[in-house]
Amino acid sequence: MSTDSIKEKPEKTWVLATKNQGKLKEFQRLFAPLGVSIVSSKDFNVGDIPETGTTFIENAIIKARALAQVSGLPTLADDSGLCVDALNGAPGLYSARFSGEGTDAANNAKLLAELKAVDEADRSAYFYCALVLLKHADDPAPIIGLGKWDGQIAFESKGDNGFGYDPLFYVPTEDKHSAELAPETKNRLSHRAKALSQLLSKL
Ligand code: ITT
Repeated sequence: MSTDSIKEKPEKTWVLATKNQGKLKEFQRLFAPLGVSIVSSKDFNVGDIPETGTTFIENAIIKARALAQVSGLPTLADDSGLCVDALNGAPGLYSARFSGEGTDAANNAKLLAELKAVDEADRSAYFYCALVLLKHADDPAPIIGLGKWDGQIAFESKGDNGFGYDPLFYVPTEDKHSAELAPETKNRLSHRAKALSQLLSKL
């Protein structure tokens, strides 16, 4: 599968380097209108991939390369996270493992605790996504899409949709927490949607 064929005549299946079910579901919905179905790392024998980069882009390339090596297919990877201004950009690259324990509930609880003394006016934050497509494991010129989604960290969780920090991420333009948004709405506004749209525009 070449990137030319992806643009002009989409193949049925792309591979996404993720073990995160929330991300996988969002990508499956985002790609459905393009006639592309998405399979993920769990369909291949890939172990844990150490994310040793110091930027979202580096980590996305590391994840994509590891899965491309195993799958032999063009591979996408998303590295994303929540950056909170009052915490100097934390949890950032460490969003998935902020609490150590790494569950969404523990991560959200830790975030609320760290922002306990921070006023509403200073709770600005953004989600960031680096999305990378490697045509093969040794591809020296990955195609990269980047996206940012601005919001605020609320004082309490709301909503059951989405994953990760969605229950605490207040989206001013919708007057809702991200976890209260319908999946289609999140997929129109989110960092991931913006990164995908930028990546597709480069194909
Ligand atoms: P993979 O590496 O297997 O893809 P991961 O969850 O470890 O899964 P990341 O290293 O990219 O992925 O970390 C992303 C974390 O950032 C994710 O676990 C959430 O905690 C948070 N996050 C990213 N996008 C989010 C979103 O749309 N909504 C809520 N939280 C999000």
